[in-house]
Formats: sequence, C-alpha cells, structure tokens
Amino acid sequence: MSSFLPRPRIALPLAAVLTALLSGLIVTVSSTQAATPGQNVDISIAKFAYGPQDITIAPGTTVTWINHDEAPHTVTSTDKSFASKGMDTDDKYQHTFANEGDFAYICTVHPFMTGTVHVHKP
Ligand SMILES: [Cu+2]
Repeated sequence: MSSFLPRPRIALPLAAVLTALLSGLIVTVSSTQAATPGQNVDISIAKFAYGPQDITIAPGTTVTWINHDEAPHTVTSTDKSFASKGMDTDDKYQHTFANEGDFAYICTVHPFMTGTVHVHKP
C-alpha cells in the first residue's frame, strides 16, 4: 500500500497572466479620444451605420471613411463642404478638416445614415 498522493498541478501560467494585464493596459490607452493635429482618424461604414457616429477631432485632422458593406454608401456633408462619390465595398474617402465647426453628414443613398464630425482645438 502506498500513501503517496499526487499533488495537483495548478501552477499559474505567468506569461498568460502578464499578457492579459498588458492587453488591458493597451486597450485603456487606445480608447482615449484625444486627437492631435495631423493625426489620421478612421470611420468605418458597416451595417448601414458610421462608426463612430460622432467624433471630435482637432483642426488639421484627416478623416478616412471605409465602406465595409456590400451596399454602396456616400459621405455627404449637409452644408455641402465635402462629399464623396458613391463608395463601393472597401472604397475609402478622405477629407481633411482645416476649420473648427460641427459637420453633419449623411449617406445620400440611405439618408437615415447620419454622422457628425466635431472639429475643435484641443
Ligand atoms: Cu448608404
């Protein structure tokens, strides 16, 4: 008879724990909304919506819209200060916002799609 009991192996994989902690930190940093002049910002078009729908950027920022839908979309400002052509799947449209202001835009194909770019000095 043996009284030997195998000890359960419950050593924590330290690397996995560190990776989880670090990825949490990285997510926290990247979720800040500050935009510096000249920095590029992407807005995705997916499932008939702009994302993010509202953004705040500094003057001089270039915004790139990318159409991820199968359907065609446009980016058309309501004050006509900028307008894309019809964007097919994976098409991109860029506009640099030089001046401060609140710029609302819609998709002319689907006018229920709305977004706003707020341009303000930091
Ligand atoms: Cu559309």
